[in-house]
Amino acid sequence: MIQDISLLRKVVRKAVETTTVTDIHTHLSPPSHGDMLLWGVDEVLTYHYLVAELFIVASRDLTYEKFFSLPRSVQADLVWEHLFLKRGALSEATRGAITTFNRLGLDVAGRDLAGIRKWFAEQDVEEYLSKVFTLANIYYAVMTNSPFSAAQVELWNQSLPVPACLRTSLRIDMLFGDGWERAAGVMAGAGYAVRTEPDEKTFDEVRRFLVDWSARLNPVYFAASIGPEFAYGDDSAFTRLVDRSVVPAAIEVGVPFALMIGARRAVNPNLRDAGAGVGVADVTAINALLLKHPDAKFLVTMLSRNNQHELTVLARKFRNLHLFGCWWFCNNPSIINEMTRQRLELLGTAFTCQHSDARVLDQLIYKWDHTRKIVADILVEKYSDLFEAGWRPAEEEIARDARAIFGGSFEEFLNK
Ligand code: HDL
Ligand code: ZN
Repeated sequence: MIQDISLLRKVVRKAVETTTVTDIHTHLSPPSHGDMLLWGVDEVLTYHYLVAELFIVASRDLTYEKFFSLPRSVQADLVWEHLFLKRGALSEATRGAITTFNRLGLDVAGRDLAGIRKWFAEQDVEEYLSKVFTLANIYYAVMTNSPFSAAQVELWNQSLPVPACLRTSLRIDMLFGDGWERAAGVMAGAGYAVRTEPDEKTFDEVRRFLVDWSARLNPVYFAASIGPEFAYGDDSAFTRLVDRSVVPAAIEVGVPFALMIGARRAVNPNLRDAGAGVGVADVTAINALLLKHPDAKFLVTMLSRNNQHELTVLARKFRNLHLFGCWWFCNNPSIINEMTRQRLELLGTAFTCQHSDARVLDQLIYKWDHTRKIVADILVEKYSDLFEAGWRPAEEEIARDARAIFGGSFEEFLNK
């Protein structure tokens, strides 16, 4: 047992800095899927978070059309000029790019964009992927795999190699809301008796479609991003699909259903991927879902800061709910700090503190670097409070608890 508080603090910081991460939600793809996997300096600099930030400051003559018609490297040059040189790179996304380049040993102090580009041009994607996973110390990352995306289906039909550090999820947003007609068409086209106006058979066939795709992809979970209008328990198509197709399939396959709630799509459509905003959603709808399906498991993350406290309290009430990540507009130090403290204080280690949501491979480096530093400070404080109350933790207990909130509790939740 550790008897000295300054040693305790060192042990806690080291445990967080060195613990392996399970990154449970990303938009990465296997290198064998070619351009589906985004990586390298120009993709880092044109991440949609940075594109949104560029348009905040760029002059009016840079129209959306003009920007999106430019080659990727010219778009990146504009981002670099406006957000890194002409202004302090003080946003989380700009600082993230610098952290990433710096951790790769590139010359950020010299602001040597040409040199950074040259270095990336010399990288082999397979080697680079394992380099990034090693630098970020990631056990595995879960991808976003939609059976409704023709491009993704085409690639999965080729059974191309997938590294063990990348796992699949089954992304089923398309089933809900205005995507339903297209999803019904895809399923009918694949030989499932799915009707746009769903009848009893339709729900069974949607379930079979999900079970069949699960046999192909072996997903860690099913996932859907739902807007702030999220409602459940009414007679909506969402409720019927969840009750009759999605939850029965998830239970049959033995995986959780991940709900990502609160993204208000296309608040500014001109910004394309960068155009979504956030809205406060109704946590009581999640409550109703959990009560209705005690035998199913749900992973939930919400996009509005305003929803976090109510959601965390709900997680105290339901053993089939596991909270994860500081999602998207919450993935900033100020909110990660607040959410992680709240979750530790209300849930102990029974949650997953972060997911990267990385769209560009290189981002794994900064997303986890930044979160580790914030969480290390919090755990040092929490363990110091424990020590002052007379408790004497062992080094392996501290390592256990750090791992728990970086993926260990998630693995437990998957297996319970
Ligand atoms: O729906 C999602 O999975 C979101 O994470 C969106 O992809 C969003 O654009 C994003 O990348 N957020 O980080
Ligand atoms: Zn995402």
